[in-house]
Amino acid sequence: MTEPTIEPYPDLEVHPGKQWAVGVPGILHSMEPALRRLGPARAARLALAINQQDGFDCMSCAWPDPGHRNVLEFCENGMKATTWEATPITVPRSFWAEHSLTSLLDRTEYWLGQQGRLTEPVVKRAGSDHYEPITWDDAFRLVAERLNALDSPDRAAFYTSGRTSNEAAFLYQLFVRAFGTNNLPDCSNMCHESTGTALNATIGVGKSTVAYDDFAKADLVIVMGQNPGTNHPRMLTALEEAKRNGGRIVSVNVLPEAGLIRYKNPQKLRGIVGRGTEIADRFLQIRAGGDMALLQAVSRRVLDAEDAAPGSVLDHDFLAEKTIGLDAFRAHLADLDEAAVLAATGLAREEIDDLAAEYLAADRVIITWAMGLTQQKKAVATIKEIVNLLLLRGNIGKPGAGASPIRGHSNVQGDRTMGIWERMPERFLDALEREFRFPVPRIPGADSLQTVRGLRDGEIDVFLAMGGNFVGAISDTTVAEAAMRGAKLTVQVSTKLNRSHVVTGEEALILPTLGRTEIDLQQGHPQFVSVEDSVCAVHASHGAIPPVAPALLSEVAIVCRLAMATLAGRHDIPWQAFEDDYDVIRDRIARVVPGFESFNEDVRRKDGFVLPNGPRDQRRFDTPTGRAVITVNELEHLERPAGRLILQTLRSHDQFNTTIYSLDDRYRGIRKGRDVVFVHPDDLAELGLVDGQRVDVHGEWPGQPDRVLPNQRLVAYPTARGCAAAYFPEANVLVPLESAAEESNTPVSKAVIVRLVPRAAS
Ligand SMILES: Nc1nc2c(c(=O)[nH]1)N[C@H]1C(S)=C(S)[C@@H](COP(=O)(O)OP(=O)(O)OC[C@H]3O[C@@H](n4cnc5c(=O)[nH]c(N)nc54)[C@H](O)[C@@H]3O)O[C@H]1N2
Ligand SMILES: Nc1nc2c(c(=O)[nH]1)N[C@H]1C(S)=C(S)[C@@H](COP(=O)(O)OP(=O)(O)OC[C@H]3O[C@@H](n4cnc5c(=O)[nH]c(N)nc54)[C@H](O)[C@@H]3O)O[C@H]1N2
Ligand code: SF4
Ligand SMILES: [Mo]
Repeated sequence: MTEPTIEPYPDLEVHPGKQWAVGVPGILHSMEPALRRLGPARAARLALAINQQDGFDCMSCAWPDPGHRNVLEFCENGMKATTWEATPITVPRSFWAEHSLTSLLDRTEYWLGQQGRLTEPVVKRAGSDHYEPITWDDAFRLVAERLNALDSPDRAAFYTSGRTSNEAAFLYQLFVRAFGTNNLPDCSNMCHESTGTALNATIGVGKSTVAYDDFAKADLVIVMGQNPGTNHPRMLTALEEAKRNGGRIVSVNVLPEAGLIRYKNPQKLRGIVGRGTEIADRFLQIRAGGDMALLQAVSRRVLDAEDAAPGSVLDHDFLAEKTIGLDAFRAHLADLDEAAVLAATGLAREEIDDLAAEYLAADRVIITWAMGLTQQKKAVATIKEIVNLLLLRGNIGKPGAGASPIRGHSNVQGDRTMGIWERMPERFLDALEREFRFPVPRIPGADSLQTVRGLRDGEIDVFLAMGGNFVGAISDTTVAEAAMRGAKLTVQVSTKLNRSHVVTGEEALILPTLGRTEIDLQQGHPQFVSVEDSVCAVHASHGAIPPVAPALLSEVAIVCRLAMATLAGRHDIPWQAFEDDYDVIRDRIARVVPGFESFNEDVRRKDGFVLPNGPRDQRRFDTPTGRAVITVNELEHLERPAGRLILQTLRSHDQFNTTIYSLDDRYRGIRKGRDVVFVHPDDLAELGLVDGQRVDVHGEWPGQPDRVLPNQRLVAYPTARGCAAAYFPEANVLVPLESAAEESNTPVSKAVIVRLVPRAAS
């Protein structure tokens, strides 16, 4: 393997990490670039519309909106996402002639994003090294010709990123299935797929069982493998509310993340002038991948407590009426190897005892989680253990309690509800077939990793993406990029430039689209779209500012025109009527998707509506037995070979996935650079390395040559022993394509075995 070279960031600074999140510096930090780039009037208009009932939904994360909204209902990172999208800077037509694709390969994601909004469709012809403008009609004709020339519809894959609205997502999957394939990979495959797999199998629905108000009612919230201070900032407000009502918060994390330690709520005077709230009452610094062992150990202690005082600990009525599997679970945990638990978690026995005591003392418990759990080899089993622990004391389907995966992209959950999934259940496919009267394909399609393999092995020729940055986000960058170059045609529907526009098939198109902030006019009438948040609430999103360029089409319009060009009347689907009036789309969704029966009416209510949820509403479990399933999972944890570390890839404070807003990571003390690896000081000493030293990070996978992330600066940091951390997407070169979670096939982005090799002093 030839070793890639990377220029170091010249001005990188490393400072001590910050112990608190948000407060006045946070808000100033968020407003200042907005004011500078947008001008005060445009910035004010956006700030007053974000997350308001008649405004647009923040396009950043999927954290829900409270029923009562503050005048400024957003966070620092919501404002960054908004100003990033609403920037008046655009990519000029001259850009395409000035920059060859080869020259753009050397640019960082940060630089690409800084070029501004895409304003007109462009094409890269076969053999050319440049994009050039193309008309919309010619662009759609080109895609249609290439799709219709394929031997089989399965030779095309249609990716979705989770920002796509319900309306666009529904039409997109309808188009793809009418074209004839279930190849609908999405960002969820790399994100909460493990959650969906575990929850569907155990409680019959792949979604959260809590509502927004439940946080304020909880006695205990356990936050596992999640960094809300950066990735779901307003969740801290909900946690603060829980605390005010006497609830306790426990954080289980490999890193001491800032927001969980102290939080200054910018909406409250107390938060502005005071010291803020200590959010986490207890912090368990766990080893990477140790959560499954921790959960089993806590469940074991709960069962022991029941044995010591029979009848007083477990929720016997609930367990008897609503669950199966308790006896096998009990028998399995009787043999739990405590030494293995301590080795896997890196925790002291007393810390686990104390967490069990917290759990037993609480009547209402919520467990939340995100990527620290889902992007692990044993992710599905770990999340099943969350369900086990909750079920023991009836902590599902009662107020203030439940299982609460916290989603990533603002509409990633809604996209799945609308049918974006390579393995949609038969129920959904049947309903689609009844409504639109065409034979819906039934063979499951390719997920994200299978799509890379399909491209690599010459089984997929056309790749179309509704948003996102597939080659930037997927594991094993070098392999994924080589695979993408093998495509005949790649098409990106996007707002801004990213790596996936530069690594293309033989022919390539960029189709620029409207963002959420922008007013979407069809036939002279403003349209709105809808989204579903982490707690299954659906509401409308109305654009607030004029589009940045006149030629932009909405995602809905792009799908409709693509479908009309490709299907050419093949099925009797009213694409033009859909494009002209989004109510027509919603009327059809109402007839296909359960819970949306009076969609057009419900979505116009002030706060939208909450989808029905069997476990949450009625303790109804839609599993084959009609009961929640307590599962037995064999404990396994990642052994760290001598001289190696377990590396997680994570987000800085100033990025949204592959979008880099700035080169800073304020809470972790990093400024003006991203080429860092965080390592515990004792591990540095043990490995004979020092803070500030430059190393090449070698990723290891049995039987394969090392993958290398060159020239990183070591940063001594209080991570768990034996664990290291580096930023995604750069560190994606280290994650092997073969390293995927069992059952869910999610890349194991949080556990890469690495070796740190000092750079030869030059
Ligand atoms: N500002 C901003 N907001 C975002 C995003 C963004 O990039 N920027 N991305 C959005 C998306 S798509 C998503 S999915 C979410 C992601 O939200 P998070 O899941 O919070 O994101 P990560 O940065 O991947 O952080 C993972 C956390 O898990 C911890 N962790 C790692 N391994 C383990 C482990 O084995 N056990 C435990 N207990 N903890 C572990 C890490 O230390 C880190 O705190 O955020 C969404 N919101
Ligand atoms: N190593 C590692 N890899 C990871 C992760 C990790 O933690 N570690 N996290 C994974 C996770 S959780 C996720 S969700 C994926 C994310 O994977 P993706 O969703 O594919 O990536 P994003 O960076 O969110 O996509 C950003 C691009 O979306 C486009 N975009 C923005 N807004 C819009 C819009 O409104 N419409 C359209 N059409 N396009 C728009 C812009 O062009 C922007 O460049 O990455 C995964 N990859
Ligand atoms: S918490 Fe998430 S959705 Fe809410 S304003 Fe912040 S970034 Fe946007
Ligand atoms: Mo995500």
